[in-house]
Amino acid sequence: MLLHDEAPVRLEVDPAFRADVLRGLAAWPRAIPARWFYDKRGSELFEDITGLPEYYPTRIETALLKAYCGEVGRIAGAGRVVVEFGSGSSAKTPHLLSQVAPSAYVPIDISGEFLRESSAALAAQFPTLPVHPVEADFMHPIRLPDAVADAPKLGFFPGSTIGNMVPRSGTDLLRAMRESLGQGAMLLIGMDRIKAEDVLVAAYDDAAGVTAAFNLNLLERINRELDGDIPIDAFRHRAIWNEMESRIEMHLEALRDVAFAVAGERFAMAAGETIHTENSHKYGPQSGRMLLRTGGWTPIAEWTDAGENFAIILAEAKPRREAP
Ligand code: AVI
Repeated sequence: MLLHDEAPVRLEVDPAFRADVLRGLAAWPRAIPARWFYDKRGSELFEDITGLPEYYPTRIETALLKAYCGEVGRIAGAGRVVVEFGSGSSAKTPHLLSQVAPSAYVPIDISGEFLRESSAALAAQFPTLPVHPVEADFMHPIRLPDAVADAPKLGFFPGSTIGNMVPRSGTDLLRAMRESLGQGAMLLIGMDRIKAEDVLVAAYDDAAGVTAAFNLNLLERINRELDGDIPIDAFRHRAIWNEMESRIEMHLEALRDVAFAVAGERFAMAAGETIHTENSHKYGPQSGRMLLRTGGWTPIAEWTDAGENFAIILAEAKPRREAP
């Protein structure tokens, strides 16, 4: 007989993960939302991706923040509450906080663990700055802490994460941010630019195979958490530039006919079939600004690197009514 504390340890299954995977594997074309990449291993692999020579976005955006946050501070004015959406490791945040004389910092993240760690690190670096972490899904409007209710806000959404949404969802998110941040708000957002296909594909299919491991880890997570028996070696990582949609797509392609089970349900895939796992949209100067306008924001300044590979854009909440 097993004593109570000898019972086998079972991972708690996230019902939303189970539902998305079962629905996504049964759909045509097969697709699983990219948010499920980020278990502990996936988050570590993503951190590794940000340091890869081929993955230019993090390096260039960090350089832009270092160079231009002083100007952001001059335009936005002192005393704003900096609200960071999906703060994650908050590695880029110090460049902004040190230049804009904020009255408080509100990091928002769905992962409480990440939030506690990064808030503690920032509080140590900026000991006089009030930090009010909020554990929430920023895809919906959020009620900010009462302590910051009256001050004007500066939203911060770096990393080109907006690119992981199809434009319709990106617009919904921008509108939700506008509602969360209130009257007189500003937003500093990072957007990856359209560029040569070979550069884009290399950034998402690096020579060391880190992005491949990141993509394949989704199958390992499914096996671990949803009692799956997917043969990982029967799949390969693909990064494809979709010109019409202006996005890099990541897929997992079956190398041979495969059959497997997940959470008690059976699936079969023919050689060459794929599971679509991520979109990373790229924007030109016009389309990026148009996205912001559609989401209720007016772009007022934009900075890019010399090669125009990546842009950070400062926008202000558009008045609700405008002349036609
Ligand atoms: C988080 N996001 C902005 C990354 C991107 O570039 O779309 C995720 C990523 N996927 C593969 N490499 C990086």
